[in-house]
Amino acid sequence: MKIERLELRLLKLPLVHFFETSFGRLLDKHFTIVRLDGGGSTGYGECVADREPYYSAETNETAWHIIGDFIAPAIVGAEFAHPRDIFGSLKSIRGHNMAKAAVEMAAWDLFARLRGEPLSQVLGGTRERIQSGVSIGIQESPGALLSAIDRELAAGYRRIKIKIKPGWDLDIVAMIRDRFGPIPLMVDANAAYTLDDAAHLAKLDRFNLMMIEQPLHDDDMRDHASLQRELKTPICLDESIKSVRDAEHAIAAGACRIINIKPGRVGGFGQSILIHDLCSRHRVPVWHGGMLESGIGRAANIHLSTLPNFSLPGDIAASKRYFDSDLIDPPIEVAADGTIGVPIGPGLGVSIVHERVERATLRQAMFSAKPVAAIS
Ligand code: OSB
Ligand code: MG
Repeated sequence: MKIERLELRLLKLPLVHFFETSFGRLLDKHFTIVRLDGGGSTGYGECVADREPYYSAETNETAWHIIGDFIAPAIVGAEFAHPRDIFGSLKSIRGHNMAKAAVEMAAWDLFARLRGEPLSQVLGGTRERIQSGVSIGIQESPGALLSAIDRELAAGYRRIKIKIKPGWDLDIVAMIRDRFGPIPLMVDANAAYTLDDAAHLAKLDRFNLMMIEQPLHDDDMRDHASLQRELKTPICLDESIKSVRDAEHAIAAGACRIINIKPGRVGGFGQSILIHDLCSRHRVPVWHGGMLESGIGRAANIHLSTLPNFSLPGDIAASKRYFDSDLIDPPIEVAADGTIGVPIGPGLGVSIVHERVERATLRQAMFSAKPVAAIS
């Protein structure tokens, strides 16, 4: 597979509802998409970096810089036997996993399209449908959260995740258990606590949560291990797992019992598959995280979730929870049983609506074997 051309677009799409976590409130989704052309076909990738460096150190601007100034020169004009070779070919670029993953994803889509196979098949997936869960942000009031949960349960979602932070945790979980009983429920702290909160967090044990996601800072591996020893509730790591090695260390240290995989965070599908397989060998279940992706990234997440150890429902929900008009048509939909059908066409298997991409574009740049100036 020869990469002949790379196109970058920075997009802005309004969210239908604000999304609030322990680090702030998001009203619009700003993100970058990558298009690769080669061999008469096209592949698309979506970068999960945000406008601000809150969830991760990367932002849209760092991704634009790293892709434009370092990744494009390294891969445009190059030939790859397989998309899994891309991550390794970029090893001289330290970090910037989200930038690398966006380009690698486009290469997987291109590779699968050139073979005429769905991405799930090329990735080694085995399922035709995946289990869908929802992530519900911090709301204006406890009542608003209860209504949101009510709505998502009625829509059929297989598990509810709520965001927590100090001051929006124990009482909120107690209220949910009180109202809804033993629903599949978990919480995500996005690193809002420290080990000093261990006794407080241990009070969550009585609520029988499926897991608590990322309670402590992303570089507090040892503290997560200490916390896990004090908690009955399984810890799931998100922000802390940025590489296969992080996953090895986390498992060896007992820092978690479950891992959330987001390809953007770990450098792409190749690395995600290695983490998936490692966890499988250690009997650590994984599930697919979400980053409020448009239909492009969402479709890719669905394909990856068809691998066998994605045994828990992921943060991959219907497009309409996020966007009034997604970049793909038809949008991603969730069936009444809380599952999503895996697209069966070649590559991502979804149709991108180019006028919508055009309308959402804030900036565009192109890189071919001979450099072309940026267009704004
Ligand atoms: O921590 O999983 C997270 C969204 C943005 C950044 C981080 C996270 C999230 C979510 C949303 O929880 C998941 C989704 O619905 O896409
Ligand atoms: Mg998380």
